[in-house]
Amino acid sequence: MIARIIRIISKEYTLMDDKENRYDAILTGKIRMQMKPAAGDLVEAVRLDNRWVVEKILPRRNKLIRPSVANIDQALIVMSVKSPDFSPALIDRLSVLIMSSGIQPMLVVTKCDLGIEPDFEKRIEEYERGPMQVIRTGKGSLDPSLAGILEGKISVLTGQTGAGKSTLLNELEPSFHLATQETSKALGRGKHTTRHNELHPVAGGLVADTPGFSSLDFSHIAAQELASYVPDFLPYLGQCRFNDCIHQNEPGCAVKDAVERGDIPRVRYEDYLQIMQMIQERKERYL
Ligand SMILES: Nc1nc2c(ncn2[C@@H]2O[C@H](COP(=O)(O)OP(=O)(O)OP(=O)(O)O)[C@@H](O)[C@H]2O)c(=O)[nH]1
Ligand SMILES: [Mg+2]
Ligand SMILES: [Zn+2]
Repeated sequence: MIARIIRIISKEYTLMDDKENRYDAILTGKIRMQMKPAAGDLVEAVRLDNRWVVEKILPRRNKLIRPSVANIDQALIVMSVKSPDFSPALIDRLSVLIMSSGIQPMLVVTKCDLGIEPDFEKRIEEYERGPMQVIRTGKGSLDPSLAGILEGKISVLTGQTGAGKSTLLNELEPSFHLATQETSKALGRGKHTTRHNELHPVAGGLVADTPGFSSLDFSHIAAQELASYVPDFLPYLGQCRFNDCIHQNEPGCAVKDAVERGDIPRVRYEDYLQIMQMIQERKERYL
């Protein structure tokens, strides 16, 4: 049988076939030596001595390390308008990390029922005009298009603790009850409500409700490739005077020109420069 790993708890694996039947399984020793299976992996399993045994992991399309999920179709950046505050810098950092893993990012703006500061409203509209898909949600006003976006796909939710990731999934699929907690408590204790990595069947797709993260690592990204991970920059790449332009101080830069014309939001460009600086400073330190 071919099935997908949807949960791993130490050595116990839960598989799901395409009819949403679930099976408990273990690994053969051979695989255990070769590679670490992840939620999202497609596997071949056989029935041996009354139990399912995973014999082979099929090739992966992509793989995230934190959370450990393979074959991801899209990542939803979940960002609240309030508590915690809306943060374009965080969205831009996350979308770079997501793009650099070969995964499509999308933005879900939560807690819109709490009211949106005019300054944040401007920032949200900049994303809406850009290439990333944006969805606004709030308590009791779930955007119906979200279900269609998840259908038939493997999605990962990412975002700060308290942004409303688990709440979103509970609203989409009222049959399960993921633990949520008061933001103040979550922030105060510096702990996340959501701990383990698991794919949940939601709206005809599979979704990883991952914990909020504690650090962002850009160390695998070269200065030269950073711009290709910024969705707003893509139409302008290859049009600069120098073909090794990193859109920082170079003359004849098509990205900077687009910023001056207002075709790329200035905030997006400033966030790019900050990430670039993080990459360059690390390089210097290690020279
Ligand atoms: N007003 C309002 N509150 C919300 C909304 N979404 C979530 N909340 C509240 O925000 C708090 C945190 O929500 P969670 O869903 O636990 O947040 P999370 O992103 O899963 O957090 P971690 O699991 O810690 O990463 C809870 O008290 C929710 O009730 C919303 O759309 N509107
Ligand atoms: Mg959660
Ligand atoms: Zn340039």
